[in-house]
Amino acid sequence: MNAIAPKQKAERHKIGHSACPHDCPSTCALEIDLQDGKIGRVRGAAGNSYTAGVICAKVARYAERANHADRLLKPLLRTGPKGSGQFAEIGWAEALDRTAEALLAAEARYGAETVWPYFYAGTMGLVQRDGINRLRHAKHYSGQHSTICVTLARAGYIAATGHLSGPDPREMAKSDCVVIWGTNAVHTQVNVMTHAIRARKERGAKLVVIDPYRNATAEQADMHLMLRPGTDGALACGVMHVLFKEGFADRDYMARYTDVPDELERHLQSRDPAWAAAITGLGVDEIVAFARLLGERKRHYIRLGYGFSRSRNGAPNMHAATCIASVTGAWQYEGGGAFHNNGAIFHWNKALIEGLDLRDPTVRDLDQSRIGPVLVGEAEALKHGPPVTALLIQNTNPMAVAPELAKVHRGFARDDLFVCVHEQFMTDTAKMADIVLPATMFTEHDDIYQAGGQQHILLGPKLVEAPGEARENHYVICELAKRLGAEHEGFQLSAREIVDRTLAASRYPGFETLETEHWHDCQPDFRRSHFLDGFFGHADGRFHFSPDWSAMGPDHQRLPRLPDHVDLIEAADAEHPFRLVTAPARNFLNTSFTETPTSAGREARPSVMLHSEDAAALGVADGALLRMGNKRGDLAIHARIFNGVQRGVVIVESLWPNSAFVEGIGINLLIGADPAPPNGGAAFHDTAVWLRQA
Ligand SMILES: Nc1nc2c(c(=O)[nH]1)N[C@H]1C(S)=C(S)[C@@H](COP(=O)(O)OP(=O)(O)OC[C@H]3O[C@@H](n4cnc5c(=O)[nH]c(N)nc54)[C@H](O)[C@@H]3O)O[C@H]1N2
Ligand SMILES: Nc1nc2c(c(=O)[nH]1)N[C@H]1C(S)=C(S)[C@@H](COP(=O)(O)OP(=O)(O)OC[C@H]3O[C@@H](n4cnc5c(=O)[nH]c(N)nc54)[C@H](O)[C@@H]3O)O[C@H]1N2
Ligand code: SF4
Ligand SMILES: [Mo]
Repeated sequence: MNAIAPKQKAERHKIGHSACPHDCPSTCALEIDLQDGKIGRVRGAAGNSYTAGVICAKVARYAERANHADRLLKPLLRTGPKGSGQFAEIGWAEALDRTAEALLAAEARYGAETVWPYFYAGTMGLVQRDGINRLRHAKHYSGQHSTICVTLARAGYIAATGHLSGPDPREMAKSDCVVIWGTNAVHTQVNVMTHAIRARKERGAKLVVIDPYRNATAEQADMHLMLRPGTDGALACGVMHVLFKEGFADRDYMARYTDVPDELERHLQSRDPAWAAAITGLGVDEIVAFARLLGERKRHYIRLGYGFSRSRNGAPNMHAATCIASVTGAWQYEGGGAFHNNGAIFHWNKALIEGLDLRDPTVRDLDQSRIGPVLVGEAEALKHGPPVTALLIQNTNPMAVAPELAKVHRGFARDDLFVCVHEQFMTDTAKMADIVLPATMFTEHDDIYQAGGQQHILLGPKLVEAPGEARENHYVICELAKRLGAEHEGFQLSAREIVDRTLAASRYPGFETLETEHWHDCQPDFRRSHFLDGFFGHADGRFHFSPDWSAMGPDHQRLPRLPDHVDLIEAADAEHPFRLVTAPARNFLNTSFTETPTSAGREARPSVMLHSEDAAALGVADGALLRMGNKRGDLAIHARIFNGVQRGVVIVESLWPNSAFVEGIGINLLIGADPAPPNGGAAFHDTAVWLRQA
């Protein structure tokens, strides 16, 4: 045995402080064992009041991902046909030179808008995620309208409250009823459960889950409203009808803080529980019981997730659900109100990171979710401008995660498209690249993080050296800028300097302070967080039952004046009798962690969960191979009989790489890329399909 003296061992074993970089509302504060220049076990920081020592299992096992044998360690040049997987290792200088030459050649032929820097939230660090925009703006490359995740939810919540913030998420622990609406928190943001379960233990709070399937969160609920997907607006209206009718509406609160309560009450008279039951598939008694629970427990905290906004009527459904807290007046109480995201409590000055001074507003923005239509050259998706002939990709895996995947795959296969992908692993997207660049992980570079589902900014300093030749995103952007003749101060500074100067410009504690304190709590005071004293974000300071949808996006005419069931969903019909929800699997995070053996091992294989009576009607047994499809395509997938759904609803937990599917193309083959109102957004959980025996 290679014995190390205890003292020596202690010296080599340190704990590093960081933040989880992944695209998850929790943004946990982390404590990471460091040994021999590598990361070991990862724990949640007990001293952080939101993380409270709890993190998800996939990040606790992060060493498996960081020290993975398949990490990309060298730049690669494609040597075989596109997608063949044939690459040769090259040096960084050559890889950057070749990439810059390709971008310049594309620009010379079609103008700068032919280049599309494409990114998302593989890391949520502000510098390493958003620095790509500095290069974009400096070069006047095409813009990105980022619609893949938050656009629908935000539009609905802000239409109601005027401000993307709300009661302190830690107050959930002081609630008498926590409503977890359209988020599978056990899978997607485990810390919600920490605070919700505390409320139950300490105060006897009830836990309500509103979700089309009996997921791991619903398993823990006192009440599970298992509605049809895309019908949350109807449920909200039915509930508010009962609240008005049975004397639970807080008329004083509404008179003081809302816009048109009387008109709302009249409008809801025809939206009774029987009406809502017919649309949602719930029982009248369930809807009435839920309304009474809210009426009797004024301190209810409605935690609004993203899941139920991923429908074509997602924005109005989010708005309708938010209205409940204003009918009951729950906002007034500690532990009460509704919460979606804290994005607007932060006051960042991102000019240095994003090069905002160089932005040309006349340059087109292309819709991120419509990368399929963009790459196959649909004129409207291109805004009638030049084709996209060069992509620079960081932090995202569109070959698997984007909707209308057949078009995405066809587009990436184009021989006249140059693709550079900066990645940690050989993802589905990296496989299609001409140049692949190896990327660092969060413990290998400096960055600053901002939470969405809570209230901290957190420092994530470099803790270990990167393996092989992996380099940070900031390095790639600065090196390309040099070669492309792009100029901005941000290209001359280190990531640490940018973090420090951005903190100063944003009036936050600096890098050094955060190195000792690790995070900074940005929660506004009680009255502001609860929108009291005229703090709703609209000009009149009030909550809007009747939103101004035109302020939220150009496609507003299809949206109603008052909360309602908006019939825009891809409804089931005789040809497509099933409604498909593609909810996140527990052990993956989008496609991240699909590469780690324990995560992949805990998720058996892609499968479609369907009701036993539907299975019987189709004549399929548990585990049988089925075909599932619609007008966009069809694929083979295994059946899993599961009675925690209504008949006619099917669930495919995601997001598997394409190679996990029999025909090499993933579930998003079936998802539409049509933009949902009012401002675009992908309807990942709003798809009609047919199922057949294979
Ligand atoms: N394990 C894991 N964690 C993740 C992710 C992951 O992929 N896996 N993704 C991360 C990202 S990028 C994000 S944005 C967040 C998202 O986290 P969430 O806010 O949880 O949103 P979704 O994951 O889209 O969907 C969650 C739930 O919404 C339900 N749902 C779907 N349609 C409807 C509907 O019409 N009505 C109602 N009431 N519910 C509906 C689904 O059945 C699912 O249970 O999670 C993050 N965390
Ligand atoms: N069917 C279905 N599709 C969905 C969803 C769904 O619920 N159902 N959810 C949608 C949602 S909410 C979202 S947000 C999108 C997310 O989709 P993506 O943003 O594409 O998320 P990931 O698949 O995790 O891909 C992120 C990639 O970034 C890489 N990465 C991480 N850190 C770094 C870094 O520092 N530098 C570089 N260069 N790369 C890095 C990771 O290795 C990973 O491959 O997917 C959407 N797609
Ligand atoms: S719960 Fe979310 S933020 Fe926390 S460690 Fe897991 S993925 Fe990261
Ligand atoms: Mo997301």
